[in-house]
Amino acid sequence: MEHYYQPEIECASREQIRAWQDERLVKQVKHVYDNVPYYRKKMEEKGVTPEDIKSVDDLHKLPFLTKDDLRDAYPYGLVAVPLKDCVRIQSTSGTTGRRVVAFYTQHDLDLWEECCARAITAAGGTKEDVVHVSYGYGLFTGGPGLNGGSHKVGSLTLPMSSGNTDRQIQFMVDLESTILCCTPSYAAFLGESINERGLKDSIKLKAGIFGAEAWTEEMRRDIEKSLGIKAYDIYGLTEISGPGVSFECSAQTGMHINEDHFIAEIIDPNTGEVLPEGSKGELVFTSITKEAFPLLRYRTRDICVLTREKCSCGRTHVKMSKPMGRSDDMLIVKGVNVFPSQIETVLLNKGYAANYQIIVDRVNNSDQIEVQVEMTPEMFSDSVTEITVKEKELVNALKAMLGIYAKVKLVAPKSIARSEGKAVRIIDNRKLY
Ligand code: DLL
Repeated sequence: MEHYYQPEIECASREQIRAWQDERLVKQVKHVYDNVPYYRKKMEEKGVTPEDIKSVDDLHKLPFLTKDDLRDAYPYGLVAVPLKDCVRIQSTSGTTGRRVVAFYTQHDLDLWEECCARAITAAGGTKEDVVHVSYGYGLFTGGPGLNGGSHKVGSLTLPMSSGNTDRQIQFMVDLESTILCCTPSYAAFLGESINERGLKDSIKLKAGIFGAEAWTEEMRRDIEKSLGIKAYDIYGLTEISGPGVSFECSAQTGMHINEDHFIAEIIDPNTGEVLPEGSKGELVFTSITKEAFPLLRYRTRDICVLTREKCSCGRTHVKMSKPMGRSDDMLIVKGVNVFPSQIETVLLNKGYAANYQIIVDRVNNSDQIEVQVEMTPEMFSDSVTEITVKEKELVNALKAMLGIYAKVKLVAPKSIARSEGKAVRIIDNRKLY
């Protein structure tokens, strides 16, 4: 039975992993310093030169990179190789207002797909499997990443993309898909739809690889039951490559970070200080093998804990907990990244004031977002028709900005409670963390 398990790497000794990281970090810092004027300037401002970075112990001397840096340097400012050597661009989800584009050489695609192949293998995937990829394809990294990983494993790959649930189920039954890759909310929806149609006994699924958004242990149990599978978490972000930065193994107690490619740190999100192992804080990644878009000390804004406790699967790479929240105000709704500032931009452009509230719920495992917006006294009206027209206009403008449907409810002037401190913009009832 062929697979993609790489025990010489995934179960390497701590000393070996550390030696790889030391050597690759030194090389990577020099590569970035020599080829990315934007980051060189940041290093100079901090008074650091590549010669100061001799091992992972010196990592803390380097400046952080944030999403703001990525926006400042948009589109090409952080690319570290000639553009003619890049073969792919991907972008974060739902980011009309906050574009993040990432670049890949062929080598970068290979290592990304290798990470996804390890994730599929850890979920039990082999050459014998039919891998059903229902993550979106296109700029979003979910589809392309798992697709490439499945090819590397040698599995029969079904590039379904998302949506068209009837066709998904039909193919799942006819082609006997064994591993499903999609967001956990879509997995839950597919589970429900399969059971409604009485088709549970007709599907051959054994495992699922679900990520791109937060999901709870309860949701894992629901999905496992409704689809009759084992459900594995997978984590990643476009900036660092995409899915597969870390993945769950048979232990299902955290996700192994591919430490031969990425160095992980946990910092205090307020002070930037590196926290000792086991502390809860913001996850920071340094990519040590990427050529085109090698980010050093990139602040993910995801809050989690790292652990090096021995894992029953035998893998030695550090494990991260499920993200426990974010240190910024980004929401992930239906797998799409949503910033309140994007919503605010739409409202202000349409002549509203910045008095609004975003209410997020999860109904039947599906995210729903409602934006309550105060009318200004000038536009206030008792006419239901007039209000409906205005609401529709905002729904369309928000869809254009966010890429997803958000319900809009116009409310009377001064009806949204004012806060004495920071405005309470978000009411997230999903209790995901
Ligand atoms: O969501 C990449 C991905 C695709 C991961 C498919 C897993 C599966 P972005 O659109 O750039 O990339 O969003 C990245 O999503 O910083 C986290 O906040 C969140 N996220 C990703 N995976 C998980 C997860 C893809 N397993 C942002 N649990 C990250 C919780 C997750 N949050």
